[in-house]
Amino acid sequence: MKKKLRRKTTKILTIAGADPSGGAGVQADLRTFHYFGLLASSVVTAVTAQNEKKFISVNAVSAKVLRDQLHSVGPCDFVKIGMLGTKENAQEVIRYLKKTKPKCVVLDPVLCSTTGTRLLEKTALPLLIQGLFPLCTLVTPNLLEASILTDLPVTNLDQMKAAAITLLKNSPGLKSVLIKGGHLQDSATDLLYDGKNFHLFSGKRFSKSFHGTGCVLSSAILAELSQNQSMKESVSKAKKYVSMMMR
Ligand code: PXL
Repeated sequence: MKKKLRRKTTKILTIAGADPSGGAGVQADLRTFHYFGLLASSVVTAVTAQNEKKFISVNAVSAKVLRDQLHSVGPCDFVKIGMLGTKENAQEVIRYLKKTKPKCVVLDPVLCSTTGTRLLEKTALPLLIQGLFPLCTLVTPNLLEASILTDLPVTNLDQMKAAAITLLKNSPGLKSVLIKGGHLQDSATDLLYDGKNFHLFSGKRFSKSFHGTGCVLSSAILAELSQNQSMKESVSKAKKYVSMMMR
């Protein structure tokens, strides 16, 4: 039987780059929300041209184009943020969040593609940390992103804990962080920190790395949060979903 999609009760939005191959970005986010029975709005920050083998180009939209899209969507309860592209776009999203005050914001701090192409201007980092993170419920960096964002080495569990503490300290208002350990040497443990407690999620290491895994994970977490699950439960269920998708 076809699943009925829920729309009216809660408004969900993804703000992210477009990936024509469908593996990452807006396309992956919408597919994930659909799996969870949720309809969502989508606002595009940049247009990439890529496939599983090659990253061809990336072009951020102008701040005006982003602003018009955000204006057309209006306030939403649950917002997922992925690739932003430019400092101006990050600023535009900050304005939108301050004006519309969503209940919950999950941000995947996309800095580079799996192939190494830069997806956020370097000059946008201070604004991201000081302006955008403080408006978020959860930020989900991988090890490399956590290291760039904190200026600390992040290669083992103790360093992940130190980076998580630093991330919350540098962005007052940010509620929690999930550092994804997918590239740790001998495990794929993720670490959740809410300013009080650490929680570990162990996972299997996958031999092949798929682009867009971070987009799917953060969207699945937001989907679970929108259904009144706790943060811990949402991360746990979202991780199970990602594992199932990668098998
Ligand atoms: O997985 C990071 C990512 C996020 N968003 C877009 C991307 C990528 C990686 O390529 O293209 C649009």
